[in-house]
Amino acid sequence: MVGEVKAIEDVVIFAEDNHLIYLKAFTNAHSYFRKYQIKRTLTSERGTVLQFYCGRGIFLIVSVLLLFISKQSLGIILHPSAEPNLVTWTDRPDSDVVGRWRNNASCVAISRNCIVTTRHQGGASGEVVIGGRSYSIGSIWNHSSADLRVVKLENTNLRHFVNLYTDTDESGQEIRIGGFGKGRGAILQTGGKTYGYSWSGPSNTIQRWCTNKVNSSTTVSGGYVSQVLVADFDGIGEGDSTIYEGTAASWDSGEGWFIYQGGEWKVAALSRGVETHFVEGHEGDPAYRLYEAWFRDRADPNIKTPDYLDGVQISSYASWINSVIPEVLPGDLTGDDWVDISDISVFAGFWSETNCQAPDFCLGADSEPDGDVDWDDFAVLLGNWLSSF
Ligand SMILES: [Ca+2]
Ligand SMILES: [Ca+2]
Ligand SMILES: [Ca+2]
Repeated sequence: MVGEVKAIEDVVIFAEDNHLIYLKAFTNAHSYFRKYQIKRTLTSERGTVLQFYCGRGIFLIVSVLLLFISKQSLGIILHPSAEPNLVTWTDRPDSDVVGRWRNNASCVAISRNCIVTTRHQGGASGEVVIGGRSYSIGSIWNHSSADLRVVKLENTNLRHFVNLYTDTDESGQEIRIGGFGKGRGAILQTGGKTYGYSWSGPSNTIQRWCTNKVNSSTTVSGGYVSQVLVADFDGIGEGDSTIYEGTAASWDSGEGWFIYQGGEWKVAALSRGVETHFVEGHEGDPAYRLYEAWFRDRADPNIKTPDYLDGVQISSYASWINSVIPEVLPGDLTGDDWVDISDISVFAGFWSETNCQAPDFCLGADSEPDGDVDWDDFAVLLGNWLSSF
């Protein structure tokens, strides 16, 4: 590998396990995998830099950037030729299952009053915005090791949310990725040929979606130890690129990777990190970090070098999530864990409805649930009248 790989950007971390690193290296002719011993790992709140032996005492440095920049956190970068029309493109989850986490990340709704997101962007209080509406952050359950948290929102009764993807057959599956991260900025070229795009955007207020495909799963460390799904940012028509091939950027931390299964979209991962790039000659130096997404080699854009991206694998933590997520009190339609006259008001809005469907069942007004809102449901509400958990 030494002598063939010209620069750090020619290498993609593929897996990291017990001080060994598995790399995918790209040369002019082909890509291949090699195993190396890690020399040392430098971790900061901005990400992880790995130095590893690469034969004959020479080592290279590879870095993965957590989708978080100081007050910000990861966005979606798309090729200009692969921008979906979000009005007409319906083969994806509802827009309202993905929210904004404070001012620096994204999150995914998984029940009528809970979301999941990553931990590295921080924040123990504040606001989450879903469907244009703000909700206060309530109770938080942090996973003991993974970059993952479950958060209950106060006074919340969400109409749109997704179930967890619990099977472990994610590799090879097409995904939809949706979040509130940065978008595509300047087109980066060498010799008139495009190799990537800079990240651009003033705040985490614009929702973006892309497609990609899961390549593998692995364990990553550096601050948190997480099981993750891995994908890459192919050029359109290159590798195994998808129709709206995209990758993550700042403020996309915690956004959803969704797989379609059994007639519904389920959350399979939460964006965590992407490959990092540096100013030429300053590889590994955080002062010279570039906030860019590349799919080709900077020095020679004829060489395909799709960026790495990963997301915390939900199937690995589904049982933990299910163990901490709180139940919703039947009849509580306002999300305040209490059944009173304000719930009657919501209930009345669905009275005689006959088409209540999963996942929300008319915001819980159909509480049995059997699809309608009638006297049976009213009896459930009255059965919990003036009660709380
Ligand atoms: Ca890909
Ligand atoms: Ca209530
Ligand atoms: Ca009913």
